[in-house]
Amino acid sequence: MQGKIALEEHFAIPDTLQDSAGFVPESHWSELKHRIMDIHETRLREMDKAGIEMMLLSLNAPAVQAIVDTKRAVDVARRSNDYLAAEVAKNPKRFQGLAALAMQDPDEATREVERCVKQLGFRGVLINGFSQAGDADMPIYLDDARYRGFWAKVAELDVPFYLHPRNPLPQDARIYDGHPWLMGPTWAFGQETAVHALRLMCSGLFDRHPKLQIVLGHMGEGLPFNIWRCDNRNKWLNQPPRYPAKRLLAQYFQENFYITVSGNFSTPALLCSMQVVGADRILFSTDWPFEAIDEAAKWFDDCPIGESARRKMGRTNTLELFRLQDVLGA
Ligand code: GRE
Ligand code: ZN
Repeated sequence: MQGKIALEEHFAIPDTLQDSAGFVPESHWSELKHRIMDIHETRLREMDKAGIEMMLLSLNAPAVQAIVDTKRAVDVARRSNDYLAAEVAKNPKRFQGLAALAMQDPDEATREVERCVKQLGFRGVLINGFSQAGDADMPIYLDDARYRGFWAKVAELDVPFYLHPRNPLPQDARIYDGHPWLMGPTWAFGQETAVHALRLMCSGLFDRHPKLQIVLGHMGEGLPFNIWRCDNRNKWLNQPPRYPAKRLLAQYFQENFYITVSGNFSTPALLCSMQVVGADRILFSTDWPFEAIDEAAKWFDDCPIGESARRKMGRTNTLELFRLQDVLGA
């Protein structure tokens, strides 16, 4: 399929580059480094070959979220956003931007998201899970009361918010002790991010902001397969949920979430997701440079779904959700 749009697509700046080391063997680091720093050469060639018209670019992970010194987190986020805006300006029909934000300082994040959307023209936000602010051992999740004003601003700006994975902190990752291969994208990313998304649903965030739209990668981090059980465990007890939110979790999942296929090029997982959230809420993505663009595109272009669903997921859902008509046409 030509004209695809992809939206979990990462770059790095020198301050955040090292965060992506360690996820690939030493032998592949120089290639990964090139792929993540490059925007207009290798990346664009791969996009052309794969029928990807546009990428929405975001900073790598965990980057800003893991900078314990709040002042530095604020500085890195601003510099990353300014850099990204300048790169997007070189080729805006092929690249658009998602904001990085220092959630360590909620007031600053609220100001910066407005600057990114209104002045830099970014289409949304991408945040790498919980943030560490001042205390490296204390993860701060996005359902925290300190983010009430921030979420009101995101809802007012009416832009999507991509909740991207990061690894749990060591004290919260003891279940993986002795099994380091289960950290990162193998399993820990998905577990961490699925629970974070459930926290948002349970907190009542979407009762306060019913139009807010959260994007999850990796085919919804396991939630399409499991959300039914979240709502229906021990149903014979006939007890209402104990969380503050008003509705069933699956209702929020179906009305306040989109999922992308980034890094999860599995046809059974896609077919399950299409039954749970529907083709209108699934978006093509690759997860470059951690996954291969050609593999993602070949799987997506060939997988056994109808052409109308492919068109929606490959292009039009994303075009409408991120309001890209001004650069891509209707
Ligand atoms: C990602 O951004 O999704 C990612 C990383 C590191 C390793 C693998 C991966 O940040 O998919
Ligand atoms: Zn990613």
